[in-house]
Amino acid sequence: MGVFWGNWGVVSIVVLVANTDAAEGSINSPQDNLNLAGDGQFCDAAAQPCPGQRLHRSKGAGVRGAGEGEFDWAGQDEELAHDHVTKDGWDGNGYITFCPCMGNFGNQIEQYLGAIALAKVVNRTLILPPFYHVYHRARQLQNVPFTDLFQLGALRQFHRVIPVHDFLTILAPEHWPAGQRRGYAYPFGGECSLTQSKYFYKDLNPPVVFDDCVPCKLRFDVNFSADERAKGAIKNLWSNSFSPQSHPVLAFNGPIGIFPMIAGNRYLQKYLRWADTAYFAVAQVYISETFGKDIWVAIHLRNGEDWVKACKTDLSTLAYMMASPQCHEKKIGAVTKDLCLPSIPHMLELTLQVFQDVKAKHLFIATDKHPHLQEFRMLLHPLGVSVHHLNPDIPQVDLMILGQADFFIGTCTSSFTSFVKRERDANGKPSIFWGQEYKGFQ
Ligand SMILES: Nc1nc2c(ncn2[C@@H]2O[C@H](COP(=O)(O)OP(=O)(O)O)[C@@H](O)[C@H]2O)c(=O)[nH]1
Ligand SMILES: [Mg+2]
Repeated sequence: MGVFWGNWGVVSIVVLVANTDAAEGSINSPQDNLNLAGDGQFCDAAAQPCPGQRLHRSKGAGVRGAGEGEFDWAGQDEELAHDHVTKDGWDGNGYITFCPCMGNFGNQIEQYLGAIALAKVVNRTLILPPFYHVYHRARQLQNVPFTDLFQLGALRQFHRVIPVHDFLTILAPEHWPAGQRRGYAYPFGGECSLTQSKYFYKDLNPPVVFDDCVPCKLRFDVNFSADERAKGAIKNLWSNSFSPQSHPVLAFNGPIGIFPMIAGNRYLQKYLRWADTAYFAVAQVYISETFGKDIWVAIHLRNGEDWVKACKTDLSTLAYMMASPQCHEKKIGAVTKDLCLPSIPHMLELTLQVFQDVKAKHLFIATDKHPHLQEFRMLLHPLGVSVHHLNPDIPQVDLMILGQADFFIGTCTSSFTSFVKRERDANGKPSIFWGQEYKGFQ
């Protein structure tokens, strides 16, 4: 498998160890004390050296609240079936890639979805870059391979893609050799420099050295759900300016999808399915041990210092703020204080309304900072509702859990929430937002 983790070496991770009193403790599961080997494969500590195995479970095992087959394990098989790139397997329609090097995971995913839409429209294979960085409890992981988080097979149901590692090791030496590698500069025009992505490409293995730099003045963003004429016009513009023969690999030094993302591309989230890794197993074990077969509500609270500061902006004149088009598209005055950073009284009031309505037994709280456990427990214990907070090692475990709740309340301005909202929409699960009038879950 084409997976690598930059300079990771072998790192031992203990999953689900809380760093605050508030979080629930570690759970006893076979996934405890997993090792993450240098090649990015997860393996049992007892089985060193890492044999490169993936975790295998029966279809839907441990998934509570999900319809049978909602998580399409069959995608894993397809991934293996497709994962045989030979050096003769060069795509004559050309390749496109980018650096998702703006913002954290939620932002990077939106850039990714825009890039997937563009690659499809211009009919080039998308070389999947690693995530620029992903936070881990103790450190920042650099260059996390796409396949360490998502299934290749699921995305290949939509379009041709190849992990950058496979591209560089199998195809590039012959078809895109050093000496013929051009980088394409972003932002449009201006200085022709690849400095922003210098470190990104340098960390790749083997490193990419650009011989040349081409400024690109074409529009990047594309609305995949637009009509065929609009898509045809973009395709012509691109292929006339950059033919696959003279520009076989368009490697951009920045994102090629805008943030916040175009509404018409949101549904592409359904092609991003979590890979069957140890992190996913942690989320599944937590869900089945904590909620069993009960109904549960999940909430996302974005309230770290950066957020508090951002939400102090004068919101009244804005048509949107950060990811907020996800709950109101663009409309001046739509972003209120409670939509951005909900007050505690507002959160308690909306949560109570929801619990009185849906008769759930548990509340799960995910947050970058303050879970407000005491307040929620005082509110919900009299109703016989238990309140849970995990504080996992990597934020993606929270995303995996939030996506599977029966009901979800998110932060409209947050792209961390918007990942969850899109995934839930794709799976037919209901979501609402803080700061909006409660009209029930449709
Ligand atoms: N574990 C965890 N981390 C979070 C949560 N919310 C935000 N974060 C962290 O804060 C970052 C926020 O950046 P981003 O993903 O771009 O979302 P946004 O800033 O909310 O639009 C995430 O990537 C996480 O690292 C949460 O509920 N749980
Ligand atoms: Mg952010």
